[in-house]
Amino acid sequence: MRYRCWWRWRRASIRLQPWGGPGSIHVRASLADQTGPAASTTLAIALGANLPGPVGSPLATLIAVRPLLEARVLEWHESLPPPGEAVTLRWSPLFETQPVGGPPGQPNYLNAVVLVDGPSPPHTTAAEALLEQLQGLEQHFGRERHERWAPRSLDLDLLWWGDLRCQTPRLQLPHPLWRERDFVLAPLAALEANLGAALGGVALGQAALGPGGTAMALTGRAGWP
Ligand code: A4P
Ligand code: MG
Repeated sequence: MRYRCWWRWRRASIRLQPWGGPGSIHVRASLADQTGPAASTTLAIALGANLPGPVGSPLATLIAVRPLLEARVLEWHESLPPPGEAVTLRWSPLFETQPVGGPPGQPNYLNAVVLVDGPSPPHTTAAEALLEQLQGLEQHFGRERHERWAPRSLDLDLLWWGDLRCQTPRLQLPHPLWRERDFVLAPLAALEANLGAALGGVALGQAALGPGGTAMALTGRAGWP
């Protein structure tokens, strides 16, 4: 089987095939499109939790995973050749969100996003290595895999890495559904005021945060500055 995997440096918008859909939608591949070449390798990770895990509540899990995730990202970055600039991480606030999909009656989720600015040029093998690190953390915090979109103690998804596009049995980039999810868009919009512009003018971030949105920012949570 041949896998499709490619990335682009130029700051052009691209056409993506929606997940399993027949048509195409016009989106920009990453926040790099709005922030300039210096940010073109920005990588985004989404965090979600709606079940207790070994360290306690979803809130306890997210607070506990945060420094571990930072350490794993930094270690992963240091292992990438050639040695590059230091990376910086930008964390969104926490959001309480209504469950999307999956079985009825699930508890609400806590969601957040972290942007990693400045890693090396996007590369599929390195992206899969990072996914392995994320899945190791999911295991550490009691993740059990049942049906798709089932409640979980911790979910860590790679949303995108620059303009890398890839489709292997283990990894799809950009994550095919990220643009459709308030629980991703609201934290992103809190980090990037111009998210709507980055998405080609679609005011999804505004919608996610507006009165009809399903995501509510949780400010002032101890352990989540
Ligand atoms: N995989 C492929 N590409 C990726 C990627 N970019 N990032 C593979 C992470 N994993 C990727 O993932 C199944 C397989 O996808 C993995 O083995 C990996 O190799 P999973 O995490 O076990 O399954 P999942 O999370 O149930 O599926 P998926 O498609 O990632 O769903 P989502 O989009 O994560 O949705 N509602 C609220 N309010 N908040 C949430 O956080 N999350 C979900 C899960 C549903 N509803 C939610 C939330
Ligand atoms: Mg997932």
